[in-house]
Amino acid sequence: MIFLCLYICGLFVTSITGTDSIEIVRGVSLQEQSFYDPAKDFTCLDGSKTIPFDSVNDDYCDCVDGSDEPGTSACPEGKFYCQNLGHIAKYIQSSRVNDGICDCCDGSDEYDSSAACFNRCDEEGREERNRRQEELEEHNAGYEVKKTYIQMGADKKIEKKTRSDTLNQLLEERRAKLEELKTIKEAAEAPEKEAKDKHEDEWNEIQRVKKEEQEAKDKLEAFKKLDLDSNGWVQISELMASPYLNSDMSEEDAKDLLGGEALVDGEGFDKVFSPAIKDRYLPDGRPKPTEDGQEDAQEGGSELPKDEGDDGSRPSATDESQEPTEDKMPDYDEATRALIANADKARLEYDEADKEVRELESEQSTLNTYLGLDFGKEDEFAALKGDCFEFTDREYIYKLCPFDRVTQRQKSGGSETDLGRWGNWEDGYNAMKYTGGTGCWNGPARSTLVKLSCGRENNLLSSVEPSRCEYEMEFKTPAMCTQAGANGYRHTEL
Ligand SMILES: [Ca+2]
Ligand SMILES: [Ca+2]
Ligand SMILES: [Ca+2]
Repeated sequence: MIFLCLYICGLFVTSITGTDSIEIVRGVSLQEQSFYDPAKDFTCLDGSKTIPFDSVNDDYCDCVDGSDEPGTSACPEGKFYCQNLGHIAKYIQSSRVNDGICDCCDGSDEYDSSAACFNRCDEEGREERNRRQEELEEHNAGYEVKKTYIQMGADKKIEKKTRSDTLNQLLEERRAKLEELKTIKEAAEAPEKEAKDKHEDEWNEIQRVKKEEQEAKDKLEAFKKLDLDSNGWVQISELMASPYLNSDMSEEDAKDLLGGEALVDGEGFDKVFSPAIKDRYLPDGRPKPTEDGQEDAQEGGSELPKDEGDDGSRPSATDESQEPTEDKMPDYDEATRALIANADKARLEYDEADKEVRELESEQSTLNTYLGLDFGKEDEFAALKGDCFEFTDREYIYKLCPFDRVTQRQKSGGSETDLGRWGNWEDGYNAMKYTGGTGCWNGPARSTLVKLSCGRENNLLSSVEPSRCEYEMEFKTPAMCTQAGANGYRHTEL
């Protein structure tokens, strides 16, 4: 009984077109019906063999390509055509014929099963048409915006190009002027330097002489102090008993300090007042022993006691005798000051001109970067430059600044993570690649692929991380809307 139905029900189906109803082979599109002529034998569509027509849709697979069983599930390679009037016709795998699941919206795939398939084609078709209508409207609206983008892109390009030409000319002038100012500055600085150097050399000479005099004075004073009996000689026993040396010394040490002599006069002292004596010499004398007979902690040190009363036996050298006060260099004379003022003025003028050149160069560099960017076939993406668009998910706020960078920051705050800098177009002008973002720990630098589609306004729709540190975003923009795309919908059969 089932077999009978399969054979009879499976082979043909009644199709109503307009007012006529015709018998057509089940599972075959109207275009291909001509291959299935009941009056002739059937040749498999791949031409592999010819079989009697009653082998078509007899639920037995004869053709390798499954073309003899378009209306049953007998052939694994078979495909069933859903006519889906009112919606979009489509093919399904023949294994889905009578499998109890409604696959075609007209229910035609379940002609001999217990599945109760209602014809949903009108409803689904309407929904689809509405969806497409909305999409069409969005494309049209987007395309209107895109036209303004194209105009904007063209205007900007002209504006930037004009400014660039002006800048080049301006820079040429300013650089020439800067060269002049540099020459003037150098001409003013040479005599200034000469005068300043002269002044400083003179001052250094004064300082040097003063220092020499001070050293001679110190030496003489030291001689006098070490010459305890003031007989004009410093001798070993005086060194051994001297309160002006930082510790007692042996006879041998004393002799060494006197350069092997037993005694020296002022002239000899000049020769032996070496670092060896200087290091041990205390112009203020040794600190007084404390009450318990111990010398205080200053013993052997080079620091001087500060609050010891002067008992008369100790020299009362002032600080000035040890450290000559560092006098300040006197002001430059009037002529030098005039040279400095002149050089200052030349420097200022040069620096200002230099600053201006740098600013112009910086502007030129920005302009060149802009002019070097590819804003699409019609410069339609230029309007996006300078803007940023955000998308927020549960945890992060993503920001796309076209032709600049992509970033991510936590909703709770914190700093931005760089997800990549503008790199290049991909897939024609269908995606933007941003590369070289913040490096991942033990991984690559972050990068982002922004997939573009048409929308009536700019909208960052989503952000995912399909593989580690590689982000993917969807961005809708009028710049992607095309008139051709809009027309495409009108031509689609529904
Ligand atoms: Ca067959
Ligand atoms: Ca089915
Ligand atoms: Ca003496």
